[in-house]
Amino acid sequence: MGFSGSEAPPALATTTAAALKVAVVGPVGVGKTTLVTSVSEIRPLTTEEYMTGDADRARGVDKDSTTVAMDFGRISISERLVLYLFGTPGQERFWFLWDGLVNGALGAVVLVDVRRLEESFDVLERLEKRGVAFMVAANCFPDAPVHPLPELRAALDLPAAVPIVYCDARDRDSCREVLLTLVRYLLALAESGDGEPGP
Ligand SMILES: Nc1nc2c(ncn2[C@@H]2O[C@H](COP(=O)(O)OP(=O)(O)OP(=O)(O)O)[C@@H](O)[C@H]2O)c(=O)[nH]1
Ligand SMILES: [Mg+2]
Repeated sequence: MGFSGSEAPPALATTTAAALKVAVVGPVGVGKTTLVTSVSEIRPLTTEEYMTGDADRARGVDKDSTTVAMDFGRISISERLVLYLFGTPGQERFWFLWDGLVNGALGAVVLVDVRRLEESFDVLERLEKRGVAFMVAANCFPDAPVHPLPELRAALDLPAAVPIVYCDARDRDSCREVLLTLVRYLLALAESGDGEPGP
């Protein structure tokens, strides 16, 4: 487990007034752990174990470890707002952990790999069923094609209001921008008061 208890995490700003739980979800190998690790201002908690999923490798997931419980990180978005990030495991055998990780989340980032878009449908459906507000971030892998965002939106059958962006899960600024997009969207939903963002 990648967590060090020996160092005290950086203290929260004394001006912090609100903390939001955000889930980082998506199918196996889309970069959830990478995103949480890149953007966290505290040493992230990760639960990586050797990957036995030959089926995943056959689908083009090129890595040796997978999340077996959760990722956890923290990022202060402003002097007043802090986000607690909960990354889910992508392998289906750990989906029973989803409820605990997603319950209470005000919003979710769905990471997708455009080369395996169809694997994201289940995740989107699960969030819709739970009524969790979400946005989509397409992680730019170097050998992945770049489709215009409207095409991606159509392929994922996303409502017009749901934000969709490209990101690089290895880049802190890019991940921070994703989370800012989610926060702006959640604020718009809250201000409209009916679950749909205002005009
Ligand atoms: N080139 C490139 N590689 C990436 C990027 N993000 C992640 N990777 C690599 O892709 C692999 C998947 O990353 P993870 O962060 O483990 O993916 P995950 O979604 O947490 O995977 P599971 O926990 O198994 O569901 C790792 O080998 C990363 O180094 C990216 O933006 N670009
Ligand atoms: Mg992971």
